[in-house]
Amino acid sequence: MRIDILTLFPEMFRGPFDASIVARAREQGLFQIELHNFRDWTTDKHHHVDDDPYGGGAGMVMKPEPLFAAVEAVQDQAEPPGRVIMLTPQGRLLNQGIVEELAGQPRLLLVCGRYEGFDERIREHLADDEISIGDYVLSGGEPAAIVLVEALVRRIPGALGNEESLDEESHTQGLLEYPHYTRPAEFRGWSVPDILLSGDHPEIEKWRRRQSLLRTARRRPDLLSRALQNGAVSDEDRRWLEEELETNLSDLM
Ligand code: 6GU
Repeated sequence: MRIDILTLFPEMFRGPFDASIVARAREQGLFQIELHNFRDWTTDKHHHVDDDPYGGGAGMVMKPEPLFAAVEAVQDQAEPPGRVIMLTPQGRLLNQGIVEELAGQPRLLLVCGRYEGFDERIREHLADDEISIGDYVLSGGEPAAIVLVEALVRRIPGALGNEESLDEESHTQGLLEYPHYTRPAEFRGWSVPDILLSGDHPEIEKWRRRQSLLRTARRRPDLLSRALQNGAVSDEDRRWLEEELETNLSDLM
């Protein structure tokens, strides 16, 4: 996979992309990231990328010309052309389903905005998609692009080195993950649940599954509701959970 990132602050990416899993995946040639400063595509003397809003008001708006020129030039650097994704607070809310969808693409172009916003013609005629990472405001799309790349790299075969941990992760199966413990078995008087020390693997699996359901029910009833409707929760699991929570879950379905 190739990811081109268009930004006014390429230096914001150097730390995150030069460390840990992303760095290793790049070194192994599992995927390629190219950073581009779209100020390089301005043609005026002062290299302006933004201007006052028509109709007045506070804040500056990203001009269309440098972004169109940059996207067109970067698309021509490789085949096939990439899906153009703007990172803005108005986009589709990122979730694991969207990550899976994008991970299947051979190439992506991420466009990071700054200032008050993009000229609407960029949104209408240049972007294929628009993504947000949550309902809060950042000063620019760069941290969101880093989040998206982190999530995508985890889905590239070979990038993690330990592939089975992928399928048990929170959100991969629509549920939160079960609690984890490691040595020591007792720490400051707090013990690890006995079942995990029992060596009874079928019972451990059952305990983990149930902890995962319970945790999802308590913390993220929205996710549990979806899992119940998907058929991702067996009747037996559901009965157990209803007893544990002393509620009827049919109102979540
Ligand atoms: Cl992608 N950009 C900005 N500026 N703010 C955000 C965001 C993106 N996602 C959530 N807030």
